[in-house]
Amino acid sequence: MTVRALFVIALTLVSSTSRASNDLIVSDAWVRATPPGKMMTAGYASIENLSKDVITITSVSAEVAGHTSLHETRIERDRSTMRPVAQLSIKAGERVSLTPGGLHIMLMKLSEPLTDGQSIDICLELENNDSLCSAFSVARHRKAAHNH
Ligand SMILES: [Cu+2]
Repeated sequence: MTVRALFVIALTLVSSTSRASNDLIVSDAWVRATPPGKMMTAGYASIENLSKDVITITSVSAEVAGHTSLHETRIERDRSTMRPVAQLSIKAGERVSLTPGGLHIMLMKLSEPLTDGQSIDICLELENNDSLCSAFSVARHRKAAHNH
């Protein structure tokens, strides 16, 4: 465990009634199972800001990954490319969807392959120093949850 990870946990414990967990709702969280031989994958979720203020996600982290970042997939000259996103601001009352082909959480340098049925924790670090960790279920495809 890194010093940074410990620091984040300490912050999480200090804010016992975590403002973030009340204000930011993470749902439909899943991570794609790693393809054979690949030690990287992507996580997806729906993140809703229930507060009256903008909430900015400044970084993401996961124990299972050596490097975790926010990414965006874009089509440029008919080619799909990914680029890092420095931070993600969610306006009051807004919902942002991290979906295949769009914004996602990039997990690189995985310590182990991720298989269907597993669950991993991914933490969102916020601008106000709060940290919100949620369980992401590992799946080959997005489960047909609900249509909306
Ligand atoms: Cu990516």
